[in-house]
Amino acid sequence: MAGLATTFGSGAMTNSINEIEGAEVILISGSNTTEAHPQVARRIYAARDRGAKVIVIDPRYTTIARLADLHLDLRPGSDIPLINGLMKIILDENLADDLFIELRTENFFALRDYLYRLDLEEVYRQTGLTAEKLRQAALLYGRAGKAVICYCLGVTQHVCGTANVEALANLAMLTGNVEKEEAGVDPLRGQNNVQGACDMGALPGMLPGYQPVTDATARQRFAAAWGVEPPASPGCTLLAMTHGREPDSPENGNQQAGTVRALLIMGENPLLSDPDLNGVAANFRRLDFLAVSDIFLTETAAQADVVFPAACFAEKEGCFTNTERRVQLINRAVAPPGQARSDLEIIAALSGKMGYPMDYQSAAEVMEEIALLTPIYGGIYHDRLAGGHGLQWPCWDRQHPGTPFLHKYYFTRGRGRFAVVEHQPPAETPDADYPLLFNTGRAYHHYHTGSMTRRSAILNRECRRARLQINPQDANAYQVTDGEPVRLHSRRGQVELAAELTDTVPPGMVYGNFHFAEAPINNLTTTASDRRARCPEYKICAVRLEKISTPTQEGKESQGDQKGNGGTKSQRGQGDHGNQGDKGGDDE
Ligand SMILES: Nc1nc2c(c(=O)[nH]1)N[C@H]1C(S)=C(S)[C@@H](COP(=O)(O)OP(=O)(O)OC[C@H]3O[C@@H](n4cnc5c(=O)[nH]c(N)nc54)[C@H](O)[C@@H]3O)O[C@H]1N2
Ligand SMILES: Nc1nc2c(c(=O)[nH]1)N[C@H]1C(S)=C(S)[C@@H](COP(=O)(O)OP(=O)(O)OC[C@H]3O[C@@H](n4cnc5c(=O)[nH]c(N)nc54)[C@H](O)[C@@H]3O)O[C@H]1N2
Ligand SMILES: [Mo]
Repeated sequence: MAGLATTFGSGAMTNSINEIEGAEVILISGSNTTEAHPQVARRIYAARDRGAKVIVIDPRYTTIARLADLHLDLRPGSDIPLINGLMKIILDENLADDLFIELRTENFFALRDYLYRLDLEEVYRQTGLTAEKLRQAALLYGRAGKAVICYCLGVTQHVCGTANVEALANLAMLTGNVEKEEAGVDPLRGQNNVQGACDMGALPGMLPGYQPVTDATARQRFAAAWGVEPPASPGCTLLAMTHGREPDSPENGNQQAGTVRALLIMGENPLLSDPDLNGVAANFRRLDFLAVSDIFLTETAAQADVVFPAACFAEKEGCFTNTERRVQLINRAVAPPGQARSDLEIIAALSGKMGYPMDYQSAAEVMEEIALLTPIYGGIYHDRLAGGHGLQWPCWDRQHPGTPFLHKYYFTRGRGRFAVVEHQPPAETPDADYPLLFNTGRAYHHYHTGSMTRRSAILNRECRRARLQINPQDANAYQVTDGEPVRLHSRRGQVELAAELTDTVPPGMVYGNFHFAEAPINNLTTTASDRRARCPEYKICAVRLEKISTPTQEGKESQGDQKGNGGTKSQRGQGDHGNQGDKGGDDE
């Protein structure tokens, strides 16, 4: 979001999902689209059937890379030189959209000067890509009448994540691929409502509708509606909360180490999903108070002083805002079990206990307040959403039909701003002690920490065990066979996984999923993070592989099975997974 906010002014998909189908060229970067966004992948396949060309930038040979006309298997963390290289070639070939640049953008000359000085030989070295491949990609994208860029975590989960996004935005502006339908820059948002959460101000420095907390006028508006003035400075980021400090720059952010004394966690399982889990566990032990609201007793909830059982999506009413900015209404289909309450009821009850009664009669009433205070949601009310199609923001008033694609006549920030972005190497790269690069992400059949999907017998049947993908060449060097358990070490911890030999990962890289509580790979990952967005570099850390030549394989497997079979709540609620036992740190 930070990268698109500085360049375009809005941190959201510029297009609607359907528009992807009409693009002539689709450039996909750092997105395992087929597994993580199958509904978007479906549009890409349809576009391909109509003759669209597909370029995939990913160090792994993913399913979508297999479909692509061109797969740029770059060296991990080298997206900036790659995109800069493409832009240089596009400029050299006179494929830039001069009129668009002149009328709609600013700061172009700074970028042009930088690109003139850029040495393409250096780009080939940094990315590991051939001149031929880069040229093909530049010509394909540069000549397209309508080109769409889709990107995801391979772009953002790096210390240079925000700059990576700015580079992609540059590329789109350079070629005039923003103002029109079926052309744009599309961050594929992950969760069903992560866009909505950001829209509602679940960001350290924002009030709802991306109104900065530092904006006195905006603060006044909220103070008038709420009867209390919101804080005038940003709150802390996720890492500051879960690790108790901003990892690599204590001066950045308000919270110094240890100042977070209490946490209320709603619908997250950071004891599996956050980087460097030993650090998270240590910080949670220091807390005075931890409360967790979840629909299941997760690893994190099991550590809480108080647990609020929450109602799930089918047991409540309210709205989700999906990746294409579409606000959709859900209706309660079944009653919540036991004492479970909706998140709204939990928040309102807590607030009341803390001396600020919230007496909303319904979710619809909350939506009316949102419309009043959030200009981009100004015309969105439950009655307008009842038809089922939803409305895409910005939707300024009751008459406004919503907005399928952004930045038609002007960018949200006025002119689009080119950013000069230079290569920043990853925080931790392989060396003699930790010679392999560890890349992490998702598998089709599971969702994140598995608290939901691993309770499904069918999904578990399809994907039961934590695997470590390793190139056969490396496996051979380590004398590891398919299915054999191995131990991975990083500077922060260790984990055991079963090797899976595959050439979808290049030599020198291993790849794992964070879905498995019995093999918590975030024991290994690093809190090194993007300075602006504070998103951790989940996609790169250095690890060492150790062959385990003991007969523990069977024991491990049956342990996996036990958890794997869907488990009862109490079974899953033990909270005694690997990172707890590992609290003394790596045995190095
Ligand atoms: N089945 C399933 N679907 C999901 C989820 C899930 O847990 N399960 N989670 C949802 C959520 S919240 C999110 S955020 C999305 C995430 O969706 P994705 O980002 O598509 O998911 P990842 O598995 O993290 O895949 C990231 C890809 O980036 C590549 N990559 C790694 N390093 C680099 C690099 O340096 N440069 C480039 N260009 N690429 C790189 C990786 O090899 C990988 O293929 O998925 C959503 N959809
Ligand atoms: N190594 C590595 N780590 C990663 C990533 C990676 O690529 N690699 N990706 C990161 C990303 S992009 C993401 S989004 C995070 C995800 O990390 P988390 O959000 O911590 O993971 P989830 O398992 O989705 O946890 C969501 C929780 O919400 C609960 N829940 C579901 N519905 C409701 C509800 O209506 N109300 C309440 N209160 N709770 C509910 C679920 O039971 C579940 O326990 O992981 C991050 N961690
Ligand atoms: Mo995500």
